[in-house]
Amino acid sequence: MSYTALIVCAVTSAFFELHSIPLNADAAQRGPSPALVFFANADKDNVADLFVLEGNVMSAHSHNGELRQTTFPAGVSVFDIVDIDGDGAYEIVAVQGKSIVRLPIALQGDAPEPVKLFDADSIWSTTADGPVPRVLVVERGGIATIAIPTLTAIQYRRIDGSIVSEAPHAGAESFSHASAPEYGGDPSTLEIGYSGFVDFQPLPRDLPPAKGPLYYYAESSYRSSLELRNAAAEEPNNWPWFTVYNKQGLVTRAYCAVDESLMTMVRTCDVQMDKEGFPETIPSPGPARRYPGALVTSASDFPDFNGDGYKDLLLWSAPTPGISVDALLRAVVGRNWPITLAAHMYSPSKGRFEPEAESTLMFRIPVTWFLEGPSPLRNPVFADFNGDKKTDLAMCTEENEYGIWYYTDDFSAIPDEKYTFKENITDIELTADIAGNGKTSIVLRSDHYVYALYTK
Ligand SMILES: [Ca+2]
Ligand SMILES: [Ca+2]
Ligand SMILES: [Ca+2]
Ligand SMILES: [Ca+2]
Repeated sequence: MSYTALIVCAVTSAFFELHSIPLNADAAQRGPSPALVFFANADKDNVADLFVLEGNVMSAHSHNGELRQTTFPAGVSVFDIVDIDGDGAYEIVAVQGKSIVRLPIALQGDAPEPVKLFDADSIWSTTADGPVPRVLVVERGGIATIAIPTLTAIQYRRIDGSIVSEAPHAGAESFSHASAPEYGGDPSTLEIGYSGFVDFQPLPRDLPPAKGPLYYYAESSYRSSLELRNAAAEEPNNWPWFTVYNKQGLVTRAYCAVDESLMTMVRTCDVQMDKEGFPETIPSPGPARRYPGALVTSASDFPDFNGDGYKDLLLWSAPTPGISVDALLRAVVGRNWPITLAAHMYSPSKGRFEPEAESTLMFRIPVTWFLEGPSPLRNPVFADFNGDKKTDLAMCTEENEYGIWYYTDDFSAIPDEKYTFKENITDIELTADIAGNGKTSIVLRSDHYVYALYTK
């Protein structure tokens, strides 16, 4: 199998660099690869590295194309990637049966021998499924420790095995299972058996704010699009809302509903929050204003196109307003159908979104996408890609094509950048600011490839 990543710079002015990472070719016959994709640090260059775990083989792809690969020995259940000894090089700390071992993030071709750190019985000793990445190394009393859940306690041990501290389980029953935080998940708690959550401070590891596997988001955006459609019949207080602006606890909310003819009704109101972040009084949404088009929701946050700190409205519409799906089907003569996106800016002085769209974007998408769910956008990401604090757009324009539009004062008629892939895009795996420079990178998936679009 080949782990050579193909790096393509589309044009010299492109903001993105595409890395196409082939997944296990041997498994290609058996359908989509179940590869696990996550960001972590493999080195100290302050740019997160992309890890691809397929079975017991993990490859680390740096943004500059460097590739490293580690084959896990049998019996590894969970592992973490950290610089545990503080020497500047990152390594893998893993639970292998009753042993805690370390492995190098090896160069390709090396078959690293695990080095045993110490023996420790743990809940993970007998876990059959693995390896999976989990946060194991945490700070305890100012030093890096390995948090090991046993049947009766969590032990925090140094790399020589000596116990720094122990948090015994307070309940009557012993622990039955443990779950350390996933990469990109909430790193502040460790869930153990019956005892609920144990707080700990994660070791600072400068992980990017990875947004996790996107199927969660796809699901929730699908749901919220449906909620928007159902909300019109509800009391405005029960409509879905999003935060337009938060000025020291005085929050401007936009309550939204989408009606039959795909018009969006928006009611705004200011809500004063108490110290715990709850409204001090019952919010009272203001008068409804109607906007042409249905509100676009996505996995990412709501967009702020002009970068003034206030979230803006993005609405989609088919070219004929109010067209039903049946009529749309009858009208279809070609394979593609134009979709219009319209951005309405929030005006803080008027306390509402502008009735006129400041910018519109029209492009064509396969007509079947209109029929597949409440929103016809495929794999959309709303984020700042070029670091000017103005939200940009990215989404599929064909099954195997991904378009990127930068927001300046408008969107350009054709995508500013477009990438065509060998296989159809099936998902967005990750979006993250990997270098901490305010530019969001996107990792896409197809059945047998990971496509990393790194911002430069
Ligand atoms: Ca790196
Ligand atoms: Ca090290
Ligand atoms: Ca704005
Ligand atoms: Ca931007």
